[in-house]
Amino acid sequence: MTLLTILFALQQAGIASQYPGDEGIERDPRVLFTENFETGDIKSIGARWGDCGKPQNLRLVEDVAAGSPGRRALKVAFGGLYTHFKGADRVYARYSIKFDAKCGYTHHLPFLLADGEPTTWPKGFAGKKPGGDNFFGSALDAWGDWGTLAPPGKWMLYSYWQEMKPDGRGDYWGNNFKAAQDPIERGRWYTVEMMIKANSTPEAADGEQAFWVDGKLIAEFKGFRWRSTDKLKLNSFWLLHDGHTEDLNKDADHASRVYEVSFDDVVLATEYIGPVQPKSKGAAPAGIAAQYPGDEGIEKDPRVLFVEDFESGDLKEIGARWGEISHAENMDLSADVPADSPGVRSVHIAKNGHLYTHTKGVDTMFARFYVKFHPKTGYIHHFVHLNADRAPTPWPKGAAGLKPAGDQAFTSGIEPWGQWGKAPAPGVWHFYSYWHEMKGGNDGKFWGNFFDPPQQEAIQPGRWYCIEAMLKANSTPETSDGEQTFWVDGKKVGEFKGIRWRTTDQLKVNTFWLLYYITEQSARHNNDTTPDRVYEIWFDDIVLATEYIGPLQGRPKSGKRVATPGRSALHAGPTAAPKAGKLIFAENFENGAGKFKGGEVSDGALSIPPKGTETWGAWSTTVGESTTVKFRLKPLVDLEQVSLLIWSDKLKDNTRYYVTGLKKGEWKTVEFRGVELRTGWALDGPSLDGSVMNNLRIVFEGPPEARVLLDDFEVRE
Ligand SMILES: [Ca+2]
Ligand SMILES: [Ca+2]
Ligand SMILES: [Ca+2]
Repeated sequence: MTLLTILFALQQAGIASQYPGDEGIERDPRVLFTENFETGDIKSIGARWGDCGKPQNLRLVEDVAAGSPGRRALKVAFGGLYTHFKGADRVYARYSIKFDAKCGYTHHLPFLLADGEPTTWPKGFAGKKPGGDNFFGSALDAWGDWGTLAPPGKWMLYSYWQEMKPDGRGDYWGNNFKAAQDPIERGRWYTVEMMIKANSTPEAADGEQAFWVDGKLIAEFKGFRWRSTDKLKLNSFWLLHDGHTEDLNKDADHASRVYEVSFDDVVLATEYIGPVQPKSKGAAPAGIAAQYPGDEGIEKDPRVLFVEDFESGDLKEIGARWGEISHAENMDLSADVPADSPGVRSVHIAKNGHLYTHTKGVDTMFARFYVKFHPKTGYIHHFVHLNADRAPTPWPKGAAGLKPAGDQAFTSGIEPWGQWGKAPAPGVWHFYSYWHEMKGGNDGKFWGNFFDPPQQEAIQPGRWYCIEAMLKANSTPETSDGEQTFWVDGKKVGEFKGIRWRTTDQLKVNTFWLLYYITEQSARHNNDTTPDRVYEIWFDDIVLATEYIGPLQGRPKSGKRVATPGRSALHAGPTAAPKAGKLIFAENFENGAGKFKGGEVSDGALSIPPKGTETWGAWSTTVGESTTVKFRLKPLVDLEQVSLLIWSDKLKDNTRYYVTGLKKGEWKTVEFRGVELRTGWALDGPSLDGSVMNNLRIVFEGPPEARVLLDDFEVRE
């Protein structure tokens, strides 16, 4: 018995145990195929498998299993990927899988197949018995057992082969191989593995199949005569999620289900693989910086989003590559750098100033920066922020005192605060956060909510610190599993979990705000009457990434740092804000008012009175990422704002957009995204996102004779 157990344990170690983080596993001679979804887009991933069928049903998501070495997985709404590999008599297929938290009963899941004539898409054997020389295989399905199990049910193998049994009507539907096990939980990652072993000779009924869940063998089934010729080999894998079985499982809640399944870390091999093994067992996360001594080359790491070391360019160039610089007159480049820094310059800010940039949108962002406060610093009002902004602009949008909508924004500042004067200046670190479930103040307004760790040392002015902040969005709109964490000099100090930051996964963390903001309030709130405060600060060695970065480690191999500075995603690169779609309506008023009612045409523009102009049914589109409205306005009088109203049948309300910053007699080009339109006077209601947009009204306040000119109006879908 003991001997058997030991043998079993050895066998169960698997190929993956030799390749922590699956690194290099694809080069193992026993491995037939691997896919981790870390590179390429859906189209190119489809091409390397063979074909992706309906790409609109597949998407890459930044949600992976805890032990997964990457950051992307494939989410399938319906369909999958099919591939062929070198034929073998025994094949193991391992992958990770996660059902949406609201998933119902699914239909078929991945198939491991022997296909006599491999084709781009699987041939249909549904309802038919295959011959022994052309086809056999099994799916590892989730099955609700006629609705007796909560969705999606339990794992079972569903098999087709030459000796399968017919149903009562004489049709051949896959035969079920069930086993005792815990029911499948939704909203969490599993690693599953299935194995099929062909019979050794055409006559021998010694074929097998088995499956494992999270490295535990659940069931083995033996005695199969899968094939009648040993020319027929296991050679195909179909990563599949092809619909739902609410009819078979009598699911009354079908209408509210989300039939989405994610997959990752696929490995096919001729021996047992086992789950992905952690790269550094038990050790604290070393961080990305550990792999790049002196941060040299760190900007090339695919997990890194943005890098700034202030080593190149003047302040103007630095501002340009970030996107925005404010109060550059308060800044200079200083020779004061952190002890471990490979460079010779930091940025020094006196009084107030900021740098503001965007990265591509991610679900988790880590921001590491070095900071030093002046030895005589006072208290700070606001500090460095990580933001998720659905409609990013090159400059920070003012939102103080307002609660953002759950699909609009969430933000968190990693800030020093004085605990109302209890902590010496500049105070202790904490998070200051805005999100849709934040608590309101006594004044009826919404001021950032505090996240304070239980106890910590006060920040010492006059010395460099390495600060890292992490903002992690909730995994599904319903789940309160968002987090935020910060580290001081590589030591975790504050960790906060259970936050529902957002109501849609379209809202991503995409903004970094290096902010140094001092007001008289900061001193007043902390009863600070110290006379000779010096409000100055230094920042350096900033890295933004999707994984933990950690402090600078070691010296650059080349002796000096060679970094390519980052560039704002709003301005450059493939990760810029979504591009406006196809033109679906345009009016330049050269031949009259067209579809606009209200106002009169004058000199090729529409002259609008305060009561406004409107257009109905001139176009119709469902608002999505790329929907954009663009036009030019010129007020002929002084006015504060022009209001745009777009009625939504779906929301049964007007959505709004306000144009401000207009100057009398000057044209202003206005461009905004459909998702920015919101109900509510304060624009705090639902977005027009997903609603039909087929109308527009433009109004403003003023005496009856006041006029605003409108021209070059266009809508893109
Ligand atoms: Ca992956
Ligand atoms: Ca530097
Ligand atoms: Ca015109």
